Amino acid sequence: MSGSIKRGAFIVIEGLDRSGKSSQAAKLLVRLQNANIPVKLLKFPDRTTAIGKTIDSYLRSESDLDDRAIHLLFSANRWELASSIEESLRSGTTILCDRYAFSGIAFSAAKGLPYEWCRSPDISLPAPDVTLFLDIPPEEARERGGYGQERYEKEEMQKKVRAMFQRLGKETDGRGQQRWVTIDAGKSMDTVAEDIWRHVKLFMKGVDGPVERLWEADAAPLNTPP
Ligand code: DGP
Repeated sequence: MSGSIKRGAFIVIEGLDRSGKSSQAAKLLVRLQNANIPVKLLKFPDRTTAIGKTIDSYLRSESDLDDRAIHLLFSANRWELASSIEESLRSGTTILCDRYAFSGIAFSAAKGLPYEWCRSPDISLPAPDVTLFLDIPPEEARERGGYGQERYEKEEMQKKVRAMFQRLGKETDGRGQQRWVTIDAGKSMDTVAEDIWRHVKLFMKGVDGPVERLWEADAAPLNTPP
């Protein structure tokens, strides 16, 4: 496709709580801006929308909700932004996203909800070109100043979440042009930033082809001919 107009890259950073995700997303944002790449940083859950405010209150344990209901709200919070993500990518803006659908599945499945059920509402969301999974053993994450007060910030829960992320990585890497990269987040902040950059710089010239959709091939309508 040489000579064709390229779209922006969709880059997602995932990881356990206290894996350094948000700091690395901020560093990467500056690096991309310094390289004159048009880029937008998003963060899920986006606690500023009406749905996001309900999620925020739930995470702070100020309100309680059925596990399935909160799962669907997390997903709806991503769908709220799906078309604007796609438009930005098409217009050549790179999207850098701190957490995405993988967190949605990992956290809810770790609570005990069926994995496939958890994945369903996120099927067909815009698919990241690359997901950088910042991997750290939960014991090490805990030693980084301890977990906070929010609902999921407990070591046992984080262990289950990590196993779910590992499964998601295996199922995602190599689908279409989607890549899943595991980064050792136990190293120094600068080393992790360099590891991340090695993978991100491959996308600096933009991406060919349309924005893909998450797990869409697994959800073909029943009346679609084989
Ligand atoms: P953060 O704002 O990145 O610290 O995330 C808040 C917490 O919410 C964190 O423990 C991870 C969890 N979380 C993020 N996205 C989802 C999601 O889609 N579903 C569920 N169940 N939990 C999520």
